[in-house]
Parts: sequence; structure tokens; C-alpha cells
Amino acid sequence: MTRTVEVSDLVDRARAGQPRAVARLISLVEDASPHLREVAEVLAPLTGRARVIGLTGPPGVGKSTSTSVLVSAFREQGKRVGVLAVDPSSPFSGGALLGDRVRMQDHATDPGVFIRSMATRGHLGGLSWATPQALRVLDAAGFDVVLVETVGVGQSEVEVVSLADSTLVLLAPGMGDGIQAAKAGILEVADVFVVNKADRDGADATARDLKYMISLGRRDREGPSWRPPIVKTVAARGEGVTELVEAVDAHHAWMTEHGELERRRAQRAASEVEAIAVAQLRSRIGDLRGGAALEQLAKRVAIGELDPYTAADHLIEGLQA
Ligand SMILES: Nc1nc2c(ncn2[C@@H]2O[C@H](COP(=O)(O)OP(=O)(O)OP(=O)(O)O)[C@@H](O)[C@H]2O)c(=O)[nH]1
Ligand SMILES: [Mg+2]
Repeated sequence: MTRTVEVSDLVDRARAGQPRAVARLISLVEDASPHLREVAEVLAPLTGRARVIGLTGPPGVGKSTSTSVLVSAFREQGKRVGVLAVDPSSPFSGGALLGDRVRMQDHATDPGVFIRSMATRGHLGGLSWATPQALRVLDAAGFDVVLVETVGVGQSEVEVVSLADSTLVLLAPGMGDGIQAAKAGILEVADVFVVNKADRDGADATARDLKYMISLGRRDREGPSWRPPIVKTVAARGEGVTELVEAVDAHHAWMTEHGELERRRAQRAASEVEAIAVAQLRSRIGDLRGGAALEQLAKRVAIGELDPYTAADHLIEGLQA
């Protein structure tokens, strides 16, 4: 049996809904296995269907709880749902994170749901490397919706945006939420704001602050633009989820109508290709002259014999030789 047959067999089984085949494919792309290229080739024509919805926000705001209730809502519509829980700070990968496992238990035996935790620490390019590949697997495997939960730590909030068609930013009532939101630049990335834990005091105030800030941020925009709605939810009790799904659907419809979906997906592909190209260049630079090229140039730069730009030119010339 040739390798190609094995990979396409794996893809067939993943499309038939076998979770083990999906998991195996994700491992292959995540670990940058020698089969990576082959997998990518087989997957490519099967992709482009899944809707990718990102959830981000501060720790403990209710992302996993919201993800779980969204899974239920999409399952009720008969859709197959994939979940990627991305933790950029964790070295643990593969199974579900402990907390998520508890929250996702409702879906553990549902063959229409696939849940995977991914750790991106240590991956070259972080989220930009491994997660898009896992998304491709889920897309090709026929999942209609993929929910990507990212723990909000600075850069990852911005990175999740380049992955998702729609980005949900979750906040909860509490002091300084509004200021935090502005600081983290999440006004820019949110397509839908969720004020979760609306059973707690201050939810209306948080929603009001957000509304004010959205109005400030939008003053000098031109062309058609999307005004991110604010949805209040009590994820722990499933309240507001219908409204949330409606808001996400409305955003999807708006994007489709204005060519934004295409634009975002092209942008997503661009950063994916760029990340791969940069990684390859870096590895080829590392291989130059048996790995000694950079070191030799660096020594000369360190003692002032060569300037760093000229040294970089030499490296690039070496690649072209
Ligand atoms: N009162 C209240 N508690 C909630 C609500 N939604 C979630 N919680 C609780 O908030 C805690 C954190 O919820 P998670 O869903 O794990 O939050 P998270 O954002 O995924 O957390 P991390 O992944 O650790 O960043 C849990 O104890 C939930 O039960 C809500 O609507 N109201
Ligand atoms: Mg979580």
C-alpha cells in the first residue's frame, strides 16, 4: 500500500465521521510529520465549506461554557460541529483540557461533535502554524461549523481573528472591563460582543460602556461596515444563546453579501502560506554551509567587520546559489 492510499483512506474515514481518523490527521499536521505535504494535498480540494467561529476573551469569562452551549445549538440545527480549544501558553496537547473536559462532557458521546485541545507553545509561529492545519482537517472532514476557543492572552486574541470568519469577544460584568477591552484592542477584532454572566450585577453597565466605545471607534470609517452587536448571555444556563446564534448568522450573511467572507478567507490563506514559507526559509538558512553560514557571518558582525544588512544579503545569496 502506498502512502498516498493510506492518507486518502484516513481522509475517507474522517469524512465518514470516524473520530479516530480525524484525531490521527490532526496529529499528523500538528506534529509536522513527513506526511504533512501529502495530507495537505489531499485535504485542499475538500476545504472551504466550514464556518469558523472564534471565541476569545479574558480567562474565566465563560468561553468554554459558551462554546458548549453553541455546540448544542448548532447540533439542534443538524450541523456537525468541531471544537478546537487553543491554549497558547500550555505545553499540553491532544486530549481535552481538564476544565473543558468537564464542560464538554455533554458532547463526549455525540458522533457529530469532535473536540480537540491544542497547545501552541513551542510551535514556530504559534497559532499561525498548527491551528489552521487542524482547521483544514475539520473542514475537509465535513464539519459544518468549527468553534475555536482561545484563551485571551494578548497576541492570541489578534491571531484568532485571522483564523475565524466571525470572532466573538466575551466579557463579563466587573470593574474595568471596558478599559480592559479598549487596551487589548478587542474593539477592532470583535464581530460580536458577548456580555456573559449577565446574571451578575453590572451586565447592563458593561454593555453600555461597550456601546459607547463602539460608537467612538467608528466615527471616521468609510464604506460598508459592520456594527458589532452586543449580546447578553448566561451561558451557564443557556440563556441568550438563540440571540447569540442569530447575531453570528447575521454577521455571516453580512460578510457574504459584502465580499468580506472571501476577503477574510484569502487573508487567512495568505498568512498561512507566509508562515510556511518563512519557516522553510528559516530552515534552509539553518542548513546553509552545514549550518555554519549564519554563525560565521554573525561573528564578523559582532566584531564590526561586517554590517548586519550586508550579512543578511550574503545569507540570501547563499540560498539562491
Ligand atoms: N454566574 C455565571 N457563571 C458562569 C456563566 N458562564 C460560565 N460561568 C462559570 O464561570 C466559570 C468559568 O467558565 P469557563 O467556561 O470555564 O470560562 P473560560 O473563559 O472558558 O475559562 P478559561 O478557558 O480558563 O479562560 C465556570 O465556573 C462557569 O460555570 C454565567 O453565565 N453566569
Ligand atoms: Mg475555557
